[in-house]
Amino acid sequence: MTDAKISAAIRATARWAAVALLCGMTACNSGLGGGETMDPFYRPAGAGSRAACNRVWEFTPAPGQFINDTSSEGGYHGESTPAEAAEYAMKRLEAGYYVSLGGFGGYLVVGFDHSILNSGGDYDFSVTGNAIESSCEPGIVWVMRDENGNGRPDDTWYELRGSEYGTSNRVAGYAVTYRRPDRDGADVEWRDNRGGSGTIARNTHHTQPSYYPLWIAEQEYTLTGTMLLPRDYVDEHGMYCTGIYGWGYADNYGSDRLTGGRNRFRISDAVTAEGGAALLPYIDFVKVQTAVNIQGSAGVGELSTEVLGIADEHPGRRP
Ligand SMILES: [Ca+2]
Ligand SMILES: [Ca+2]
Ligand SMILES: [Ca+2]
Repeated sequence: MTDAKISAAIRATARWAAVALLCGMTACNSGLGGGETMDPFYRPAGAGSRAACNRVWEFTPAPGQFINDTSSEGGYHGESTPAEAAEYAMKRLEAGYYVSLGGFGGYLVVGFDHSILNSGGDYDFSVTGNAIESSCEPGIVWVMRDENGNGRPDDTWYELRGSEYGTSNRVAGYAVTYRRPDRDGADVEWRDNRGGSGTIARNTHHTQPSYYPLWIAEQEYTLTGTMLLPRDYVDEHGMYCTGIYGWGYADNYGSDRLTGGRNRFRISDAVTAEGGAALLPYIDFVKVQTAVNIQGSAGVGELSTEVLGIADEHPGRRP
């Protein structure tokens, strides 16, 4: 099948799954045995529901120039545990500041006060970034349904496929281990699971003592995700630029982007690890994760996805 046909098939199946679930949810009065077909964990939006995420569950960035940065408004205030780091990230989102995910693999997990329905092919939610045409720092977006209904993001993550899915530009299962520097003012060393190594280098614009997240107690930590191959270049004026990826990524000047830096995403693009359609009738959690491992040219710093907000695009949508 062509890519277009596969897309159409996935969307048709997702729409069917959503309809089946929603029929099930409304079938409790139709003699089908009520609760047997109803999904008890689906949380419909109510009149007071808000579009934006209402909680950061986890903020685990890779090292980077914006990490531990106390200089900016809404800056780092000595948060020393993962829970405090999550609150810090939420405060920044609420105040309209970006949350930088640092280098490859850094991520943010958010939840909402309602489940976001799979429309079966329309854009369902958005991630706001700060990409411009010459500065794209793509983040892979993952979604999760609260399958066990405990209200926590401890279920299965499904990647949303984007324009690079199924091409040699995408490397699944890429992992980078970052090591805490043994002194202040040092670059952060990394090694990956493909024999590569390098540093998250310091630059003169960001002078905090360490770029290694201070709330991470371990001396090293490993971040695993999907990597996109670099698309950086130097333009005709000698300016370092990071190029555009087609669609399906956060903080990217893609075709899914609206004015204001809002990239839009479809739950029907969720795929299993084996590459099949995930067929999620709705989702409860979203994760955004830096997808590139690129040290920019002098003074640019590492490429790092920024997130300014994550929101349901149709908060009033009902089954
Ligand atoms: Ca759960
Ligand atoms: Ca960045
Ligand atoms: Ca950015």
